[in-house]
Amino acid sequence: MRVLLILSVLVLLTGGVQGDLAPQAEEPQTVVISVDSTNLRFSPSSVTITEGDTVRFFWSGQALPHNAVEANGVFDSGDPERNVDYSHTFERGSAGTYEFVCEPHASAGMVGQITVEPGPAIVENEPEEPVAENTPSLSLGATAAVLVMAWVASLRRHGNG
Ligand SMILES: [Cu+2]
Repeated sequence: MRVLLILSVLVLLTGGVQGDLAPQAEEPQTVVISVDSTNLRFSPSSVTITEGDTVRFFWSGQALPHNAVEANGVFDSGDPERNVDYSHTFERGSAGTYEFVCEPHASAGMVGQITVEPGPAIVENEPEEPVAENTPSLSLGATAAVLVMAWVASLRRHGNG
């Protein structure tokens, strides 16, 4: 029983420590914007992404032809089509807000907005910190946890007679 407790404490400890140390590798994401069942709305019509991410306008077999055109021409899926598969990647430095419309249905409210948030800062010429450097603090924490658990266990044993 005690061993189980110690083990679970260790798992929690190491898991928590690793979670803090591991840099959150931000993999570029692709967000799909389609057309909803009313045929006159993007779905979702508003998305928030990060620099480096891609927005993919994707629909097929639509009752009406649609396109997606950014107000300042940042992207343009071309002529309205019932089948569209058009992607635009928001590169680093593209943070901002982008309004887009479906040209034939803009007046019907078929509009959307993409918010691009700045990506994590790029640190250049900074040598990567070796993971091994963090090991002592990890084992120190684990050792402390084991000692505390053993101490608590011994206290309980004495208390119970
Ligand atoms: Cu449309």
